[in-house]
Amino acid sequence: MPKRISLSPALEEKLLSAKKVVILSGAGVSSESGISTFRDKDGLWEKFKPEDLATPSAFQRNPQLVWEWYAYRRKKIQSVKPNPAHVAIAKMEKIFPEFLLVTQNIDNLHQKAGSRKLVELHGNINRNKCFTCEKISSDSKSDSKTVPPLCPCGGYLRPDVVWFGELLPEKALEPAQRASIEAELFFSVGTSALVYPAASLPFLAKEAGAFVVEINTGETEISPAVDELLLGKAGEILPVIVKFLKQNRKNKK
Ligand code: BV8
Ligand code: ZN
Repeated sequence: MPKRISLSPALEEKLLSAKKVVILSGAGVSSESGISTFRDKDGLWEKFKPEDLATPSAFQRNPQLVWEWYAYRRKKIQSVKPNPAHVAIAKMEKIFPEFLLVTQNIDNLHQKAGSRKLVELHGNINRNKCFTCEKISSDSKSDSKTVPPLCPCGGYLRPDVVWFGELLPEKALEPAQRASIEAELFFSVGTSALVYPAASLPFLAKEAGAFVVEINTGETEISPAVDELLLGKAGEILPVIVKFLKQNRKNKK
């Protein structure tokens, strides 16, 4: 029997009054869908070192290995569904007048659950990009004769995700930073808050006056700085928050 989840009076007050809300999500939100996280005990990185795979130099050194690793992850992701955490986040988008989901995840599960007001800080595994001319393509190229598949320009295709040492897309980072500064209520959900610049967003929100809530199964780098730490599974805690909102918030749409 999952333990009873109680929300503090301060958080309940914020949930009822906040107009501008931001949620930063990480791999922990997808873990209940069966997707390994990066740094948990059975995390993806256990088997590989990030430097070995999720960097431009790794791709230049061994494009086949990196492409195969993403093909393996793509296949895994295609076989799983959004979990109650993704569904709850999609519902919260409809409850608050101004809402932005800032995800570090590349698994497309938020979109599958119905989230629309979101930015993808680290790209999306379902999209490909040419390593040479940067042209984006969405077809899986699963029938390609070469591994990785080739762009019409002759360059190798790579997943359209942000690797370590690569800049985040300005069209995602800039709105994420602006919304974090304007937020009255900021949730950090299922992220170890180790990867920058994504991990700077909770601090940006806090310094600008937001009430910052962390939802995680364990403590993280930002736990000492948040206003409320809800320890537990995102798939159990977020539905409790949505239930509270639906029962108590006047202007719910
Ligand atoms: C950049 C896409 C400018 C690819 C990812 C030193 C040298 C070089 C670089 C750096 C350096 N120091 C800092 C940097 C910058 C570097 C960085 O931050 N490194 C870290 C590791 C120190 N950042 C970058 O390189 C970024 N670019 O800064 O450009 C620049 C340029 C050159 C040099 C310097 C700077 C680009 C970062 C983007 C990398 N790409 N992913 C792919 O997916 O293959 S990052 C990867 O980590 C994923 O996107 C993932 O989302 C992200 C963060 O991880 P989390 O999501 O937090 O997942 P994690 O497993 O860590 O945590 C899961 C959490 O969930 C845990 O806390 C767990 O307790 C919790 N949990 C588990 N289950 C549940 C749960 N919580 C709730 N409910 C549950 N059920
Ligand atoms: Zn090309």
